[in-house]
Amino acid sequence: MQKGILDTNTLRDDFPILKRKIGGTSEIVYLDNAATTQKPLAVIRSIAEYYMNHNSNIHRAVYDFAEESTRAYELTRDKVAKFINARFVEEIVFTRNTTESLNLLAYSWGRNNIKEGDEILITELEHHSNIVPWQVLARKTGAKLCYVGIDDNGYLDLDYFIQKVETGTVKLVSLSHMSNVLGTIVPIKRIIKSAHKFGIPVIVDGAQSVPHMPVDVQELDCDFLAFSAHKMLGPTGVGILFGKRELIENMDPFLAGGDMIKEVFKNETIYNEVPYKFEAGTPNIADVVGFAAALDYLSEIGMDKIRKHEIELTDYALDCLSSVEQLTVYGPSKAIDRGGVISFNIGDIHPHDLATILNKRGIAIRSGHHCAQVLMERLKVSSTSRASFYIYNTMKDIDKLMYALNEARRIFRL
Ligand code: C6P
Repeated sequence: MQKGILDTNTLRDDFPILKRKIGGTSEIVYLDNAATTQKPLAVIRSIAEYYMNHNSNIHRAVYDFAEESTRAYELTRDKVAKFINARFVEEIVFTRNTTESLNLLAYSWGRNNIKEGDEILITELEHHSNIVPWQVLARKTGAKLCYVGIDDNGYLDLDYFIQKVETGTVKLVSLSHMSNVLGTIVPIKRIIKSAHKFGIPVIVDGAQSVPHMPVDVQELDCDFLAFSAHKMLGPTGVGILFGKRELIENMDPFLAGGDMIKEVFKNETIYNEVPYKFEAGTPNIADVVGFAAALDYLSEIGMDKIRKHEIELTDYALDCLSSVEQLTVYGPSKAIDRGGVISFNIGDIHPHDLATILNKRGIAIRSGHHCAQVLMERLKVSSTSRASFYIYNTMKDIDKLMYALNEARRIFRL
């Protein structure tokens, strides 16, 4: 393995799954990191350790186990707050995933702040999780959902965005920081600044950005940020919602029941403080505890280094792919403008056929519409193949992908 920005050689030993062999091939090449990342031993062990020694419910009992569990759960909240530089730890709410965080906002913020005739502004780059909740809200309230378009290279139409926020009818902007299909990194800070000039709050879908680059909520001044632990070495079933304290304090609860209350009377309830007001019922304690190990792992490496590593890999992959005949890469041509996500099509090979051929050679990519059918329509395709990178990927992985792509071309006689 080449010596790069990260010591991938050593780092890969922390991920037992990367040693798996599929179909008699050498070790698997995992290139589906935008869907979910693999988990290091530190995370796996932390979850096992929790169940072996501390398992109990939290925020309730006074026995030692219960206090240890509560402390461990709340320690993760502290670490998340530090990771994204939130001002207050109360601004961090645990959900199940990015999708739930965005639904929580559409319900708890949207239903009290959006009314008939208002416009909700999103973009053509969005994942379904940042489209469908707004469609539901628009239908419920009589508001209108509007889209900022993209150009043929996958960049947002910022002139349209500016025109739109100036009209006075836009009451919310919600957009992805980085596209899960094109990799486009949007100029989020500029967008937030422009929206705030007109008093419009901005929700950032950070599902693809927070795992791959430094994200500082105070520097960005975003009002809300949603992301998922499972896309950044953490377990599945843990989502994060950051919301500025003054905003979430004034929001209604999303789910109602145990733990989100202070006092319950026959006909009314006094809700708990934030963030507990939004964490009804027994949460996913073990996985939240395990997520702390993922945050430690990433912090130890450094998010700046992770971003540099991915730029290096993306640059190399874009260069290699440009030499393959009949191959179309979607999105920005410069690695610096995108994350480590590359969607492509080769001739008329169906992405599912390509992914099947690659699987036989131990290479895992994603094929399909990537939960972004509005974007597929804009690109005039029904699906693409997608390779996405993370800290343990190497240039050798990309060489293996290239070799397999050329084999697929031969099989399809292209
Ligand atoms: N994208 C992909 O393969 P959840 O599933 O709730 O953790 O994340 C939803 C989500 C929201 N926004 C963006 C930009 C995303 O990329 C995703 C998840 C995965 O691209 C699964 S479809």
